[in-house]
Amino acid sequence: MKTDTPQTIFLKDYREPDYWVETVDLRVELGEENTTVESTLKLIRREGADTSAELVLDGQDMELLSISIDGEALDDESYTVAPETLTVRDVPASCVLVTKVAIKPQENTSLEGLYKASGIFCTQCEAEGFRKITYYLDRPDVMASFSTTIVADASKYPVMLSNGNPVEEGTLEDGRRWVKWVDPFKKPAYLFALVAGDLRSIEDTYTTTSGREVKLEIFVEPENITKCDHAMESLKQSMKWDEDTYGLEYDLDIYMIVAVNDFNMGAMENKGLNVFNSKYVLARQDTATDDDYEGIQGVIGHEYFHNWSGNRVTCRDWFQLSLKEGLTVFRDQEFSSDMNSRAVKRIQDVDLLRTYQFPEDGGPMSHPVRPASYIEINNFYTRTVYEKGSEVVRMIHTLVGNDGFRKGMDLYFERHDGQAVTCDDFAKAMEDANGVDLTQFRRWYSQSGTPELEVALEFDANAKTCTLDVKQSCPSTPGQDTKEPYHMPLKMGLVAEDGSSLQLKLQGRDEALGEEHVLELREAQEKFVFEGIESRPIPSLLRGFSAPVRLIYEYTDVELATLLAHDQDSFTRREAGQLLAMRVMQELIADHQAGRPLSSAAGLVESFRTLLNAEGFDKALLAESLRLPGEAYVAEQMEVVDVDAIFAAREAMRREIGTALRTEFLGLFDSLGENGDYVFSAEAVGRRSLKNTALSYLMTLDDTEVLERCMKQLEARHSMTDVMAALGCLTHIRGPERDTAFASFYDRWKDDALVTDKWFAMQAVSKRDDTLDVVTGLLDHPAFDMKNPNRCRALVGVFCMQNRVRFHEASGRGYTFLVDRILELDPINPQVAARLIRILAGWRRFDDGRQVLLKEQLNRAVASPGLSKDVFEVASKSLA
Ligand code: B3K
Ligand code: ZN
Repeated sequence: MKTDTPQTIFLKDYREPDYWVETVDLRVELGEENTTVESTLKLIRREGADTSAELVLDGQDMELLSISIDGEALDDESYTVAPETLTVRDVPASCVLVTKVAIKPQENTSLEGLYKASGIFCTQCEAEGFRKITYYLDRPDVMASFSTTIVADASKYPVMLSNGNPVEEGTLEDGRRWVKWVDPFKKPAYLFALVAGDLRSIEDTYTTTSGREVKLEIFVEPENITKCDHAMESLKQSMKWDEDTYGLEYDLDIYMIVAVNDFNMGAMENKGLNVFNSKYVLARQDTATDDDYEGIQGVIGHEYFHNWSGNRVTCRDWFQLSLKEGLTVFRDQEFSSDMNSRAVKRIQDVDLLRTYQFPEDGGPMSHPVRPASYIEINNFYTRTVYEKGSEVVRMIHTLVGNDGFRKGMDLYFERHDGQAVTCDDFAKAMEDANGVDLTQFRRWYSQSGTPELEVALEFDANAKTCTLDVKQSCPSTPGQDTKEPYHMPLKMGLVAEDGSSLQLKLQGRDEALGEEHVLELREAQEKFVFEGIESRPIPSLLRGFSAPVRLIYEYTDVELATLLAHDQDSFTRREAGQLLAMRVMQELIADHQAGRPLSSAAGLVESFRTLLNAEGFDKALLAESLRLPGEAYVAEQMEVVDVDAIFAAREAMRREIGTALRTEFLGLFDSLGENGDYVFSAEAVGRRSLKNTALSYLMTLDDTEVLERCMKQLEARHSMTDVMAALGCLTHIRGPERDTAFASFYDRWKDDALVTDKWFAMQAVSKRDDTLDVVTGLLDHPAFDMKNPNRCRALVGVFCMQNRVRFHEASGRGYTFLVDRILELDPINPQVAARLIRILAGWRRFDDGRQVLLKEQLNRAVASPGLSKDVFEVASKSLA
């Protein structure tokens, strides 16, 4: 997809199409050389559209073989084929248009449209892939009924799938087989799917609350058939959860999931036929970690929940993407919280938001949850649209309460089932169901940037009052200089010096509020006065991270220690520890920058010791509380990012904590060992997480006793979680243990693509100073393949994104390495290439020397001839 003059598309230009499509009948004949697609469209001119309106269909990378309207072949004057469109003139108000095109899926490396990879034909149509399959009105507000006939050589492609139900099948005279699928639900083209290949499946059934039996099928390549059980279990959990939580049932007789190795993202919610990256399906205790198990459960849930939030009710245009994505992320987060530890899930989600979305929102690619313009829509499947979008939905949930939210969801589905709608329609349903006004709240959809909340507390001993003075502001972002105040929920409590929670009573309000309250902020500055307070309290603010903002409050160390030990809310409790750790880290960073010996982290060590000795602390939560803020998160909070100082400070802290708490960590490690089969449960995951946190602190010590334990865990191979934890420690050291461990790991797993990805990634994260050379060498490894997105991300993506200290090497070699890879990849797969170039978007945050080098590489990318519009948009906006 090359372009010389990339065009910007604006939300304000939205208008309905001139024609609607009622039905689509496709006949897809899959071939080794050529694949043909015959499409029969029943078209209706939109009421009110100009009678002379041309029909402009989207289509690219295809050869038009024939075209007719109502059975009459069109003459050359009646239509025009351009690189990205087919324009037809004199189209009757109602007619049947038949086109036949030839395409070459085997040459399609972009993995968008219909492509063939690892011998499997498969599709990816969101956002605009359908136009690579046939000429069509490829936009989400055009919803039609689809039927699809697939014709192929059954010996190579015994399984042929599409959306809906299989209704007929047969054999042609030439021996090829055909299968016809009919999807009874109207849908936009982006939800179309087709898969054909030599696949095996596991089957199960689910009976919905209203008693309908649904057949569930997961298709994988033959060698993976033993790794589907967790995905199937997760699917059934999702179906049950959506019924219990929202009263939403599945609507077709069959739900299929296909796992493929070559896929641009996580998964795709095509109606009745989800296509998944195999990473989010395949799991067995010896091949997948606890994180993988959680990821699978979450993504299976996410795609399943889209059946209602996305498919039954879809987006009017791509600016409304968060309508389905923000809402569905919120739903999958809640599902995972109900299945596992709610507290840990929230902590991890917030970490993710602050580490990746905050920098996006503060950088050159900053955009609102509902963007106002784009060049390439694939670049807008972002942390902002997804994760901040979910926070926006979560705030509505907090404002209207659980029951109110359910009422709003009911009304939303009742009103809009079968429609393509906007974020505004969602907000309206929430308003109408609850009798609330979300006018001001809607700014969360239109304003970009991360708001700041500055809170101060005044205590008046005579009046026994405590006043919270809350100021909100939002920095300017590209295209948005000034911002209006947001309506947001600030969930809070007041904690006494001894750690007990105070009863809240707001001045001017009669009722007692209990120990926790949601303050609704609306103004740039406002004050809240609490009465009946005997002594200066500690405010526990932004409980559960009730709004996606940066909170500023000047806590003393003692106050933080009290919150860390006693706060009722698990999020703010752990946050207090993070703030303490951050303070220490900032001190050490300053030491490093001044060339002084690094200060001690003794105070933090003592807080951690208290946590470790506290009775009855949830293990998973304890592990989260013992984790130091990540390098990227620390960087995010620095004026000028100093990668080396952050690394030095953080490593020194880890060593000091490991040394001082050696006895405690050894005790933990030894007591939490595995003594039974692998189980994926909140309890077991928490136990392993704590044990491996202990191991990673211990491995900062050069200690043979510890190394022995690490090797023993590696060799015991109880689960991939434990193996990866051990390998994750070994990767940073030098010595025969490490080399043998990596060699034998590869040997054992070289035929398993997902585990081999782990092998690449584990080497890419090594803090050793030779890692960039190792990674460069691995590009020539026979198992490395730039065309496979998972492999490319495992080596290149992981190194450049997660190994900050080595990627940002002062020489700039890392930056050249990245742009070399991007330019290699761009002609193959622009979507994945554009993801990689985002890594450079934050270049202005670094020191002058690095800024020059980063900018040089961005310029090199932009100047590169034939650049895709995907990479062009990110690179040019980053430089703007
Ligand atoms: N809707 C898809 C994402 C499609 C990305 C297109 N570039 C997966 C999801 O969010 O569920
Ligand atoms: Zn989604």
